[in-house]
Order: sequence, then structure tokens, then C-alpha cells
Amino acid sequence: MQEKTYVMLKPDAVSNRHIGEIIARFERVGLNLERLELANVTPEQAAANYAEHEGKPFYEGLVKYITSGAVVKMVLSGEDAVVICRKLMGATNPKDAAPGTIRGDFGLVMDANVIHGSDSPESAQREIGIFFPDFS
Ligand code: IDP
Ligand code: MG
Repeated sequence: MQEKTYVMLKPDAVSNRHIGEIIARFERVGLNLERLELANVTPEQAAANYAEHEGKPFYEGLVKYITSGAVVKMVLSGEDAVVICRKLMGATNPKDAAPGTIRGDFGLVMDANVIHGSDSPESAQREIGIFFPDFS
């Protein structure tokens, strides 16, 4: 199904200058960039995006990390965009992410795992609303 997803290169990906290489992977499989912006995540956006994790031991560190420096926010579209992006990203923990995936190739530890991607079309709609409020 044609769908949209929200993907975000986290501060470690930006500070390590991996933006181009990572975006190239999404373009290579045939997904389309609908929005692309270098920005800082506000504390309000971080709290909204990670609401499901509030109260977990890693929550405070996660919010601190995602607001610690510039990120690249994007909306990608295409056939099964949500699942395709999650597959390209790899497992949440770089330790478990297969070589060839973004987290497997650019990450080392869970505390700086390179990239965020929506986990369902419903999450995508919610997250696009958080980060691109003017996107219809
Ligand atoms: P996902 O990003 O693959 O969807 P989630 O379980 O939704 O994974 O976790 C959201 C984010 O929270 C992860 O990408 C990672 O940055 C962070 N995170 C999750 N679990 C841990 C943990 O145990 N320690 C540190 N950070 C974590
Ligand atoms: Mg998640």
C-alpha cells in the first residue's frame, strides 16, 4: 500500500556526517522524500514522540539525547514505506542490528542508535503531525 512514514536521523548521525549516506539508502530502494529538514527537536516534540516510553529507566536519557543537537527530519513515501524503512534501519540495539542495516553499519550502542522510524502507519500520521504540523 502507498503510505507515508516519519524518519529522523538522530544527533549522532548528523554530528558524524552520515546524513548523505543514510538518505541515499532510502532513495536507492525507491522511496520518495516528501519533506526534509535539519532542525533541533524541542522538549515538547521529544515528549510527544516518546510518550509511550515515559517512566522507563532510559526515558530521561533518551529525551536528553534526541534534543542534544541537530537532527534531520523527513517524511518518506512509497509502497509499504513504514515496513521498508524499519527493515533498512535494523534492530533497535546496534549490537543486534545486522550488517547492511543502517543501525548495524553506523551505530555501536543503544544510547546513540542513529535513526528513528515510525513503527506503523498510525504512528507515522501522529509523528508527522508532531514534526511537520503543516503537512497534510
Ligand atoms: P525503535 O526506535 O526501534 O522503535 P523503541 O523500543 O521504540 O525502539 O525505543 C525508542 C528509542 O528509545 C530507541 O530507538 C532508543 O533510542 C531508545 N531506547 C530504547 N530502549 C533503550 C534502552 O534500553 N536503553 C537506552 N535507550 C533505549
Ligand atoms: Mg519505537
